[in-house]
Amino acid sequence: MIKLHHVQYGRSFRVLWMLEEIGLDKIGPLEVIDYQIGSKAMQEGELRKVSPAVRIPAIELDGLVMSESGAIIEYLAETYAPELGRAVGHAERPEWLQWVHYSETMASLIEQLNLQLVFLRPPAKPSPVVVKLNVARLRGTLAGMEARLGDKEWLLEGGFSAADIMMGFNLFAVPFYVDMDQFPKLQAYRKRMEARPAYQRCIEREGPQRFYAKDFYPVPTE
Ligand SMILES: N[C@@H](CCC(=O)N[C@@H](CS)C(=O)NCC(=O)O)C(=O)O
Repeated sequence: MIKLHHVQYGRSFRVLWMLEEIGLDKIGPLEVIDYQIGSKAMQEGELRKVSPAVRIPAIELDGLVMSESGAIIEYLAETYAPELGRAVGHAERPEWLQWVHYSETMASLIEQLNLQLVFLRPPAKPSPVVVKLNVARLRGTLAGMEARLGDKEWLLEGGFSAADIMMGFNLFAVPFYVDMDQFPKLQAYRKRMEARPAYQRCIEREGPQRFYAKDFYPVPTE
């Protein structure tokens, strides 16, 4: 039995996708506890007991409690799906670790934009300067990834891995803030993700996204 503390299309999507790639038959039945970001249930409920920062994802699995998406993904790979990880001593391990953690460099920028453009309510107003800076920094992380991905199918030469799974949440959220036409390789990469049956099972489970009210959030004017 595995319990996943989850927000629709949040970072816990990484864990959901990872579990689907591994196959739930290998881990046990999945119970998903859904939250809404900023809700009382998230702040005051069970999550507080299992996540020190009261954030998702968190998992409960065989008496083990973990939060931090990257740590969960690494643990699940080494325990259940070595082919999705790169074990100690593997030539691709340094690069694998780099991409697993790179995803959080990107995600922290997405989070800043979510705070400014989705969460703030009047009379509070987003700062155009901060939003512009964060969009530029996010674009920079995308440019770096586009260049390194090149013509490869997945981030690592050796094939699909949990590092790609970490990027699923990112590439879902980024187009709400950055025009992706300038990143054709990343667009094709996202399509390859979406074509995976395990990813599709997650989308079916999640349904239409309910977090963003618009398809695109431009930098606000003063
Ligand atoms: N580094 C953490 C970040 C977790 C995180 O910030 N999750 C967001 C949702 S995507 C959250 O729970 N936010 C709640 C809040 O900021 O109060 C991870 O990768 O798991």
